[in-house]
Amino acid sequence: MRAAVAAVAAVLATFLPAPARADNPIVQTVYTADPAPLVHNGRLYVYTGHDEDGSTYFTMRDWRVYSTTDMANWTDHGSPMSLATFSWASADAWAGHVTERNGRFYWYVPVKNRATGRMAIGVGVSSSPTGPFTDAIGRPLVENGEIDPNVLIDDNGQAYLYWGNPNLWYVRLNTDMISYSGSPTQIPLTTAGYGTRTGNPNRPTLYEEAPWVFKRNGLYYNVFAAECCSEYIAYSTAPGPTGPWTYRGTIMPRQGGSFTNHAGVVDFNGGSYFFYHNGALPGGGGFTRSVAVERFTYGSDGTIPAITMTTAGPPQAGTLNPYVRQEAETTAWAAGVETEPTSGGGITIANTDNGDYLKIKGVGFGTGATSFQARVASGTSGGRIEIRLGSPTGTLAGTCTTGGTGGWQNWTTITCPITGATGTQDLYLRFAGGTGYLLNLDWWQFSASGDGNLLVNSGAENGTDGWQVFGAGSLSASTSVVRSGTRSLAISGRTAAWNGPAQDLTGRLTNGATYRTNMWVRSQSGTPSAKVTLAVTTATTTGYVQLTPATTVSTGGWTLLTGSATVAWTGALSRAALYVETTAGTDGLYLDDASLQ
Ligand code: FUB
Repeated sequence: MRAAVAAVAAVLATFLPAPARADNPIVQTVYTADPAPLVHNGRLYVYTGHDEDGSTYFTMRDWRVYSTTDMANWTDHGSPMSLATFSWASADAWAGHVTERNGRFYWYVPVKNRATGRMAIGVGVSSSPTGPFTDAIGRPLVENGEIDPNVLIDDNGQAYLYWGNPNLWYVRLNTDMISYSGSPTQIPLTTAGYGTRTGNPNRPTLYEEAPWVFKRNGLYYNVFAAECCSEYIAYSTAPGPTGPWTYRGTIMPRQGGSFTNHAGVVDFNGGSYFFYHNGALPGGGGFTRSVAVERFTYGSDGTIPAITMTTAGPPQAGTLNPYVRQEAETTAWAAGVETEPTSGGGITIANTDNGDYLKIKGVGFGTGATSFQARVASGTSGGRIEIRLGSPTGTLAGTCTTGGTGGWQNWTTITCPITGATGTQDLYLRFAGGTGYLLNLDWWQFSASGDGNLLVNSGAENGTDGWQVFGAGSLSASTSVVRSGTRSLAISGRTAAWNGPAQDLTGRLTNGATYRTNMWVRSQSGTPSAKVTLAVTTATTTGYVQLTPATTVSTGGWTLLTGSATVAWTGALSRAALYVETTAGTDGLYLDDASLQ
């Protein structure tokens, strides 16, 4: 598909003024389908299927994960689960659903069972929302030839697995999420519950496939694909998880060039979002689909309004901070390029040709950037990154150049001066050079004379200056384990999970402001789950703000703890202490390149 998008981009660049690219579909580097959103620790993840380029059937071999915090810029997490995960599966990595329970993520998927030739439901499991996922049970969880699993965990803890085409089934999952009690049971497809279809005696109701069952304000919803083909999205509601269901009407009409549609609905940061797929990318269609999203508002009685597909997508929530390291695979639009894994386990922008570009939406430059840094590699003779504002041919704020680095995974950091990048702007990183692939881009970061970082000695280049210990432990500067520069901060002798390196931020914070935290952490012994916390003490109370979600760190490499949180207090602030802790254990830690902005 890359070639098709690149060709369209090249034609547009030649004949038209640079367009302000729309942001739907949300992924442009591959075809994606069957979105399943999940909110976890302040991020919205969307799990998708992957239509192979040029497919003439549902040729799908792996699943993909993307995430966002602002609904505009999406981070590509690659493919943490594929048919190969399930040794018993032969084909058809179709529409799945991920749910979290007790710190584990369960990915229910329909795949073809090699032994029976029938569709069955498998379960992948991981301790991270971005995987990698492994086969949880080594065999199908349930098999009756039907597809499209979806899980609801009710308020009383009872989990239900729903699935089905042409029927609609449910079974009660046990709390281990990988076994069930009782037998699969059919939900009666009555016309009262699922509407009336005409002209198909085998399917008297509108229900086709893709159930998305959730509970909101005490009401149970089933949002489903209706009346193939072409499908549209409709919904029913019920007072309980197994019914009785009442048909409530169409949400998204037939539209968008794909004869299937498949919805996922989620609330995130005060907004309600409706995910779906269509055939909107170049080369797109019924077997080359793309995931998109719209924002909507429920009626006061819980009704879901009619939603139409747009190319603009939802409004951006907040701005993107250019003064912390940003992964290059976080984009609102990626034209002509692909993403691929790096040797270090991350994801890089790859296959960049002259004229390809990345759009990063709503970048908050503030009073102005002075320089740009990027981590690049090139197995050819390199190329240029043009830093442009407003459009792919907009104001040129700077140009960074690299030569060949001796390989596509041989990384080097390049820097160049920046002028004119102020306020909030859409940033375009445009690749320029000769013919053939130019360079791989792993990450980028701007600097400003005052970049707003509230932490002092954030890279420990001045030893332990500015850092204290929260609880017990001893601090030192390490010169043997560093992420950048010549030093990192080391802590040893922690005696409780909440002990860690700290900074006193009293007097540095604004009440009610939202801060982004970035901190690179590495373990000295085990694989603890680390997080950054802010203890906010007033005359009457101490409250704790989770600045980053807990993330597993290891001895083998650096892990970025990153998150965004609003900090507020009532009355006079007597102390605000930021500290790194672990959810359990007392392993020593290293810390480098920290920022709070
Ligand atoms: O992606 C393969 C199939 O197409 C899904 O399982 C269905 O829901 C439909 O979207």
